Amino acid sequence: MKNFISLHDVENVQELVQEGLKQKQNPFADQKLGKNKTIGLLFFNPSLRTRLSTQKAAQNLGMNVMIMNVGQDSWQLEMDDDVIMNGDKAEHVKEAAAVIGSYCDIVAVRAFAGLQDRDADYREIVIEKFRQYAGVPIVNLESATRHPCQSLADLITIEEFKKTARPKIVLTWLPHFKPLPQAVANSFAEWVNMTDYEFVITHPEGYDLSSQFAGNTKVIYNQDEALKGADFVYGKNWSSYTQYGQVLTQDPSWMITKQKMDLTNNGLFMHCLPVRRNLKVTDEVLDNQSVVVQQAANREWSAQAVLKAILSGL
Ligand code: AN0
Ligand code: CP
Repeated sequence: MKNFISLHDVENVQELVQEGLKQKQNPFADQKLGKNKTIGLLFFNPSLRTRLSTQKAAQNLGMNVMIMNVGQDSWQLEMDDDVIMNGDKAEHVKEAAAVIGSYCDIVAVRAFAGLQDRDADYREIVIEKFRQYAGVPIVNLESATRHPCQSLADLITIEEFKKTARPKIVLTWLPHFKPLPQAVANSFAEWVNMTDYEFVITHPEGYDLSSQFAGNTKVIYNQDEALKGADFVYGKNWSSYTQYGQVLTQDPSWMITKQKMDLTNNGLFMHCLPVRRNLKVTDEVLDNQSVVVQQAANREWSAQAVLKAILSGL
């Protein structure tokens, strides 16, 4: 694999899921693969899971790891071309990406959506600039529109916990007071649409995801109706795509409760984390009917499968 920026970089999703499960069984089997190879992890935004799981995965493969919080530990980077750099950004991404690439065999980048300018976010400016100028493979650690490392871990988790060959999966919008990116929901929809699982999306009016990601997925605007018979309830808040970056409602009736879970087929609650308890989902559901910790643990194996595939092609 050359890059891991989106699902489109993956030749065979099922094989990558199986590779993740294989790495989980035997984490140090490929320690020689990454020997004397270096990965740079660049964070434009905070992270707990992505940062630690990717570092751990790289180390399991024998790699050296360098981590930088861009703009905090380093100079702030200018992304636009043809600008007079007389503001607060001291360095252009052209030089920065090329220099970082010269120290690394793989560069991994987290850069969230700004949620101000839909066109700019959906053009994926930051990750595309790194692809253009770093000169080495790029891994997406959540970009403006996608979070593929998360989605791979999600599919690994579903593979582990599913009780039937074709489980019903419901992606449900959850309430929140702050605008959040669509990336996790976009990617989840994109990846689940690669499987033959039954898949339904539910959200209030005005929260339709970009058709680029939702495709022809059935959307049901009544959450209770959508949840009926679900094997997995994948919760996430996202801000509006159509009224870009806006919070259109905070309707608390969309929070996942025990009563909501009772509508499912003894379903399991999933969330990428971090999650705000009793705002998006109740304590009761998180503590008794969820696999969120197992899901987060699988981020290590998701990252390891991805890094192995890239290292194998170097
Ligand atoms: C981020 C998001 O919604 O994209 C990261 C999730 C992995 N979440 C928050 O900012 C709370
Ligand atoms: N799920 C996830 O990406 O978590 P972090 O933002 O903590 O990395």
